[in-house]
Amino acid sequence: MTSLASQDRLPLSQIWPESLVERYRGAGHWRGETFPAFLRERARDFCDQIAVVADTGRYTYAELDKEAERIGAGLLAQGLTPGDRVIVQFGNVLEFIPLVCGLFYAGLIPVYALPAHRITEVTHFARKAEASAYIAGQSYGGFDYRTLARDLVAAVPQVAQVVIAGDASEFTPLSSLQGDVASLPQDFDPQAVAFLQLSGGSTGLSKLIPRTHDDYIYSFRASNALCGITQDSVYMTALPAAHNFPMSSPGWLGALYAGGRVVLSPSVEPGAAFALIEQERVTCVGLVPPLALLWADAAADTPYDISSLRVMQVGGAKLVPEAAKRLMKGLNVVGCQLQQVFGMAEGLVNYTRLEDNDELILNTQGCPISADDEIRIVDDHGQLVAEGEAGNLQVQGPYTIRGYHNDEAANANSFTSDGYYCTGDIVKRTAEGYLVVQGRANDHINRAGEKISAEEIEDHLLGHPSVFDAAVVSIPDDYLGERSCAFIIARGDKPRAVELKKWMREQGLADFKVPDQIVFAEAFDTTAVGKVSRRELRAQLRQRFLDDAAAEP
Ligand code: OOB
Repeated sequence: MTSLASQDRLPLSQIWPESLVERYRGAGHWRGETFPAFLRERARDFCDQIAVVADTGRYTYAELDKEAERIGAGLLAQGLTPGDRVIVQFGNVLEFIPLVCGLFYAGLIPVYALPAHRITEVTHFARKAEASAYIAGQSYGGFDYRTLARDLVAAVPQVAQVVIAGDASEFTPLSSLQGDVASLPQDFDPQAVAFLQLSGGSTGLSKLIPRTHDDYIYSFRASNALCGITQDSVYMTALPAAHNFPMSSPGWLGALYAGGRVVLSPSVEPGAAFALIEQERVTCVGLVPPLALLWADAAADTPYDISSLRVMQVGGAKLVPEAAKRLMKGLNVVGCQLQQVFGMAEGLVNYTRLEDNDELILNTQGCPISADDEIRIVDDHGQLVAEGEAGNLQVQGPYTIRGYHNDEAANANSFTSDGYYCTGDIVKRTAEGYLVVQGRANDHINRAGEKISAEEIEDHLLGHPSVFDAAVVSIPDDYLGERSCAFIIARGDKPRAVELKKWMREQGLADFKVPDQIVFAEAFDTTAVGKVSRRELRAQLRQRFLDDAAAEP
């Protein structure tokens, strides 16, 4: 039996103060549950029931447990040690869930990359996490992850193990892993870090978010109750399964916790997803606003029977009231309810409740999961705003982190001295205690739920020899909610916009970060002192763009 390494403990400064720990335990939020323990318990209680379905097959709870044991023990046999960080990068495929469970069983710490991430992002995660291994599917969405793996091990030698599902080429095939099940650790600390999730990346590259067993399990156990997830539920993961929303709000982990069924949809296209909904009698799905609207429109005359769908959750980006109305109308026809979800990988999740009146469901982004989520809405000087006024949302609570992994600079900016997380969201609170998202305090683009840091993209653009200066802003978009626009001052001859975009992709950057639009400018305005705040500059450029667009005939 292996004992657990100490790397998976939170640093002292990021542990909840003892008074809060007592409160969260006393309230029954933190029950000392751990991932391996609950998964093994479900394997016993629901052994022959289907746990996971994907296009290539399905697992019962007992099979999932066996497969997780094989993978966990196999990874330890490869030389990994409990506490090691392992980057996982998968689409919505069958292998993903037993792999994650296997990492939990082995006390290894998954770091969840999204399928859209490329070498630039994955290298950053590997360095920040000091990862020892990279595990991915051979290919997904037309991209070959073995190429990425080769570049990664060259860039970050600490990544000593690469395991690939499918044709592994020179790497270790996931299917070949074998080890002694007795080598799996037996003791897990519920307050230890279970995995590292990624931040939306509001400034610079994504930060790593340490989530503990106790805090995360509480978040989806409580979510289950608010989203009606039980043993009879069938939860569809249509958004990338590694994202916090479809993972835990209540997500596939919530469904497994309840003994329900998880259906992984490799496609967000309504036709393909509706076929799966009919086949598996899916009851709940979480989507971002543009997809939700697309699905609701398609639902009107689909040949598939999607009447099993009880709840469509919408979150990740703002669902404006007009769109919410259209959506609710479309969903009512098929007997499905709308639930708004406003959450963040750092913790806090708000839901409209299933029993709420239409007024609240249409016009708000819900209220927090927990009575112990402490919300503050403050002005730019940190003073509480008057009730009903808009301000910066700060939070502390039983499932909100108190620091990022290995990132002093980000921690200094994102957490108050008394441990509240500064979300960067501007919100109002209604008399009922529900939140209405008004916008963001910092410059990032929320492109249909995918978060893009203006600063990160500007940094990349400045690496191009023909770019003298760059400012990236969000532009309202009917379909995406927001799209990205890069204003560029060329150095010498203007590069062609398509070439610049192609160059960015070749740098190994996630596709969604490549600007949707590029506008060349002769100069950027400077203030009298000659020093421009990037925020002001972005605001100015954005306003001018919108004014010009409005003036067009
Ligand atoms: C979810 O998580 P992240 O970490 O990708 O992004 C968090 C940010 C929030 O701070 C907010 O700016 C934005 O995404 N956001 C919303 C929203 N839901 C998220 N903005 C307006 N309205 C909403 N409903 O996106 C996430 C995590 C768990 C559950 C749901 C979403």
